[in-house]
Amino acid sequence: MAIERTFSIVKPDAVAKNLIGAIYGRFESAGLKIVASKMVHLSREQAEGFYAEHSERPFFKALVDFMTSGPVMVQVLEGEDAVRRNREIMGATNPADALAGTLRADYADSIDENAVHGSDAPESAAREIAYFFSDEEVCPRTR
Ligand code: IDP
Repeated sequence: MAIERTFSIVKPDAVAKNLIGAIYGRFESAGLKIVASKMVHLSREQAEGFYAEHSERPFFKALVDFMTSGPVMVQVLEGEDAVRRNREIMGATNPADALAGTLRADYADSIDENAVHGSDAPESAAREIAYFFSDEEVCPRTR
């Protein structure tokens, strides 16, 4: 299995609950390496652009309101099968459906405020990484 990169967000609810370290710990315990990371407070334009595929959905305005309600951590995770493994660590979109021990089961309150984002495919990962990071900001881990 090839080394892959995926894009992840610790959403405003989880940042507000002081869970950045706990969530980063889950990534690292699972063998995913953090190869880029920064805190940002998204503008409406940034959030709308990031979630453009959902722009016609009824929850779009609430999603943008939430994602701009406070700072987030954005990060690139690297490892074998990183996209799928990160989705496993996150759990289902609705925390009520998320398996025990996943981030959303443990830390999310609702489908609207569900603690984390993770790319759903290698193609979206590449697009999402480029949305937030330049090539120079991603640091391959060779040691
Ligand atoms: P994902 O984050 O698990 O990939 P997506 O279907 O891509 O889920 O939806 C993006 C985000 O939009 C979700 O994480 C959630 O915050 C929000 N969302 C998705 N579906 C609903 C819904 O039915 N009601 C409210 N918010 C939703």
